[in-house]
Formats: sequence, structure tokens, C-alpha cells
Amino acid sequence: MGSVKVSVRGCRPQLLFPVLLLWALAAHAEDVLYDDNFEPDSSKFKLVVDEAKAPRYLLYDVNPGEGFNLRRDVYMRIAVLVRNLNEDSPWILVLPPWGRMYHWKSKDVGQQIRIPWSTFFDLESLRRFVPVMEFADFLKISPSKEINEVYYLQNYKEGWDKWEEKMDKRPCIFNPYYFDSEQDRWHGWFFGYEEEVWTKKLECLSVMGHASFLKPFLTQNRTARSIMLDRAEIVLHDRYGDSVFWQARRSMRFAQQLRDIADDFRREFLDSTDEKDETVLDDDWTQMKRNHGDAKGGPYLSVHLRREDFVRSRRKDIPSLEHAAKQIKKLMTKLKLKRVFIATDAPQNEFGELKSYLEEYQVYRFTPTPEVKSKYKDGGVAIIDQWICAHAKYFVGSRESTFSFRIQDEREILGFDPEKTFNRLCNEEDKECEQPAKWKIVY
Ligand code: GFB
Repeated sequence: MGSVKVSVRGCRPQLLFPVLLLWALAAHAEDVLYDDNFEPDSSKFKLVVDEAKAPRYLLYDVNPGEGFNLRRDVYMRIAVLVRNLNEDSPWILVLPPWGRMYHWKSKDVGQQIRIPWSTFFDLESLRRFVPVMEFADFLKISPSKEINEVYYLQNYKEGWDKWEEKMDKRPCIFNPYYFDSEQDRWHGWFFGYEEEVWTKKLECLSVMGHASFLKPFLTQNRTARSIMLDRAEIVLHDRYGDSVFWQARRSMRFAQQLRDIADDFRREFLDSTDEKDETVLDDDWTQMKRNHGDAKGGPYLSVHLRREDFVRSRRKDIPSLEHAAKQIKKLMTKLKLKRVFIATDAPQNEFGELKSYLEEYQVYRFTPTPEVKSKYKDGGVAIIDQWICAHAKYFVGSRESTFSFRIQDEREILGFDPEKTFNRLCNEEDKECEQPAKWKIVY
């Protein structure tokens, strides 16, 4: 069938289904699939329709040891792959629920698993880059709770001498799934849905390559409607730092409810509002373009002080609290500031010690109310911290923390001068104190 150009407005009835289907994929997959009363605003959409194809679903998961912000990075790699897949036929990215995270230890918030993406992110913004749906909604349209095929990505057992793109089905080096021989099914973690969700086909795939290198493998396989890539962090970004990378990053806007809480804190304690700081967001990120220096930021220094596991595992990079305070004081004097906001995973006693070295300044930390904590959990509080850091006049982070990196990208999107963003605290022994690479935004 040849390519047919149609516009939604006034299209022929026999084309209405494919048009609605593609529109659903492009913007509101779940709404169209589930909401009987849903009516698209047809004036906005102009589409090229080749043929009506039912969508396929790509799922993924990440090594359980990885934290929240590395997972955000893996999302971008997979989102770019799914965007590429959509050039040929419709695919929907199924968002892996958040949970079972090593760093999310709070006991007073109930279980931190099966958390939907909408708790943390604005799905409408994500959908301006790629069609996505929540895993719980995927289960609604897959009543058998089967994922047709699962590929567990792994490195090459023998290692490598020369980097080249390749992939091979190989015996599993490690296999966290278990086989139920009575039912002839594989079960696994499946985002906390261990009992319900299953697959008949599980294979291990040794891969060295970029995310979109998997495209031919996925498109040539025409039998599976749903395919999951586990350990998706094995594949690399297609092109780190290019404009498509940044589109994916810009689409990852935090959920409005979390931004509101952070903005209230800024207003109440830090004399910071978007209007005064020149950080007003456009509703639609695709329309937003800022130059470096457009954003002024609130009258405070923000610091991401990574502690916990980093104090043990990155001893050479993490300063003592006293040395961190020394660096903060120096910056406060240079920038002529009185307020400092500290985002940290440090226990309260460490925060108290840091504060004791900074008596001449107003030192703030965001402490959630019990309601906010139980609703948004450790992940939500981390986002609030990041959003407050992103709006300061000047930011200084911790070496090689993806938590700090995501704050840096946020500040690039808002239009800060890179000199006020790409900074880090140093350990007292580190005399050179090399500053982070400046990964500047590309439109
Ligand atoms: O985000 P993340 O991947 O960053 O993991 P790194 C750190 C987690 O610790 C965050 C908490 O997601 C939060 O739950 N956390 C850290 C914080 N800093 C703060 C903070 O300032 N405020 C709040 N509220 N929470 C990587 C891990 O950590 O370190 C990897 O992703 C691995 O799994 C590696 O462990 C060594 O990049 O800092």
C-alpha cells in the first residue's frame, strides 16, 4: 500500500481508525486506549499514514544496584531507540515502575515499589518526545500478564580488545529469572509484579553497541508484540550530548506537584521566584529555547553534598564536612550571598555538623511534611531537592554523582551561565580540584 497523506480534519471515514491510532501513539496512548469519552483536538494534528498497524510495546529494566538518576539516563537511551523504531512502525515505550532502590531506605512511607512514573514526571512532556505508557496500563491491555519475549542483556564473557558494534545470543552469564516447569513459564522481578507477570521466552544477549543498534533485531522479529530488554544500561547512548539527546532530556520534566512544593519552599525561605530569577518555564518544552545567561537564579548558593555510600566508595572525591564548609564559605564570600541550600543524603547529625561550621549564614535543607513524604517518598523528596538546586544563582555538586549531573542539565535547560553550574566540591587531598566537564545544551 502506498503512502497516503491525510490531515485529521475532514479525513475520510475509512482512514479515521489509522489516524486515531497514530495520534494515540504520538500523544495520548493511554487516554485513547482506555478513555471512552476521549476526543482528540483534531485541529492540532497532521499525520502521514502508511497503513494501520497495531502498536508493539518495548519494556526495559535496569541493573537493580543502580540509583534513580542513572535510571533516568537509561530511560533516555531507550526513549531514543523507541523514537527511532517509530520511524518505521508504531511502538510504545512501557515505563518501568520505580522501586526496590538501594538508596530509598525510609521506613515510614510504606513500601517503595510499583511507583508509577506520573508520581515523579510529567507524562504529557515525555509524550512530546516518544509514545509512553505506564506499566499498570500495559497490564490492563495484556490480561494474560505475559510479556512475549524477554532479552537479558549482558557483556561478552571473554571481554573485548577492540570496540565494535555486535550482538549475539549467548548462554546467560547470570540469570536472575526462575523457571516454573509446571506452567512452562519464566518469572522474575518484573518491577514488583513477580507473581503475576511472566514470559515464555527468555534469552541472554551479549551486546556491545549503541541503543539503536538493537533496532534491526527488534523490527525483524515480527511475532512478539511485547519485548522487554532487561539490563538496558548495557547499551550506550546513540550520540551523547547531541540535539536528540537533549530533546529526550528536555522531555523529562518533573511532575507539576513536585515542582510546586519546591517552588513554595524557594518562595518562603530563599526569596526566589521564577519571575524574579528569570526561570519561567514555557508550558511546552519543544517551544522553549534559552541562551546561556538568560536565567539569573535565586539569591542563594545551592550545594549537592553526596554522602552515604559515596563516603565509603569514593573516599578520594568526597570532602570531610569541615572541608566542604570551607569551600562553601569561600563561595558565599565571593558571591556575596547570605543563604545556602544544601541537598544531601546525609543523616541529620552530619547536616548538623556541617551547619555548625557555617554559623554566619542561613543554611537550609528541605524537610518534607509527613504527608509529602508518604505521598512522594524518597524519590519525590530527591526531586524537590534537585529542583531547588536547579534554581540557585550558583550550584556546586559532588564528583561523579549522577544526582549532581541531572541538576546540571536542568540548569542548562533553564539557561544558566555554565560557569555557575559546572562546579564541584573537592576532597582536601585533591589539590588540583579539576572541575566537571561542561556538557552544554544543544538545540
Ligand atoms: O541518584 P543516584 O543514582 O545518584 O543515587 P549517584 C543516589 C540516591 O541517593 C538518590 C539519594 O537517588 C537519592 O535517593 N540522594 C543522593 C539524595 N543525594 C541526595 C540529596 O541531595 N537529596 C536527597 N533527597 N536524596 C550512584 C548510584 O549514585 O552511585 C549508583 O546511582 C551507584 O547506583 C553509584 O551506587 C556508586 O550517581 O549519586
